Amino acid sequence: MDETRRGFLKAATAAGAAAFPDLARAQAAGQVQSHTQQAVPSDLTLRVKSLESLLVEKGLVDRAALDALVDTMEHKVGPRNGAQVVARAWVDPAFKRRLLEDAPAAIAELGFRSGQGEHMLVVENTPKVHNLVVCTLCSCYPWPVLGLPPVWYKSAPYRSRAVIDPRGILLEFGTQLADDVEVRVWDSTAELRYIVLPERPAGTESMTEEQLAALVTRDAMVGVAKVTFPPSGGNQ
Ligand SMILES: [Co+2]
Repeated sequence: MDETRRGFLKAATAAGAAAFPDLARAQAAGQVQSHTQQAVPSDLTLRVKSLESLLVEKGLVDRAALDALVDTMEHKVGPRNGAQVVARAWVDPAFKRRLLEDAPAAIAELGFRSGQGEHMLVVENTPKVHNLVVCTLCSCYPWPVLGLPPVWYKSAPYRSRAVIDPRGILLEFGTQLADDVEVRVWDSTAELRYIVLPERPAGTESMTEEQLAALVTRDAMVGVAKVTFPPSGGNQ
């Protein structure tokens, strides 16, 4: 039952990308256009809802099982996983090296693995380099560490402006970078999804790994924000 639902979600989002990447991207581009013209709910949302109602009505799936799956996506596969990965990298240089060399393997050491994250690359912020992640064509995102993408990540304005005007986007998220900091924009695809390793903020030298993880936000791992101490709010 879970497999059915998961399979459907995967088919709906990945669109067979592994087998036919060019075709999938072309299809994705088509979807992008219709998304910009539509108010919510989208065709896909309506199709999912209709399918769910029908399956429940016919007794083929149990709504509680669906709820459990949604709960997993919302609470167990989410940015708290990524925050633990970042905190570990901050306190353990050997782990950080492995993370930068082979992100899926290092992330799996912490027990986080799922679909939509087979190929992930971690890009490290430094005092002179700030990384920003986008998927210009659709909404590719590293599910095992960040869960499902937020609405703004999927929006047309973010997808285009992250490339054209990354500093403008960063300012909208309250992130101002010095002029001498290079901004690197990474375009995620179904084949390769990026995660930002933020800089560890000053003043956190005596904090435990768990306390550090609590500071790390989803936005910092997408690269629209920095990790701050004391925390400045932002989306967990
Ligand atoms: Co995408």
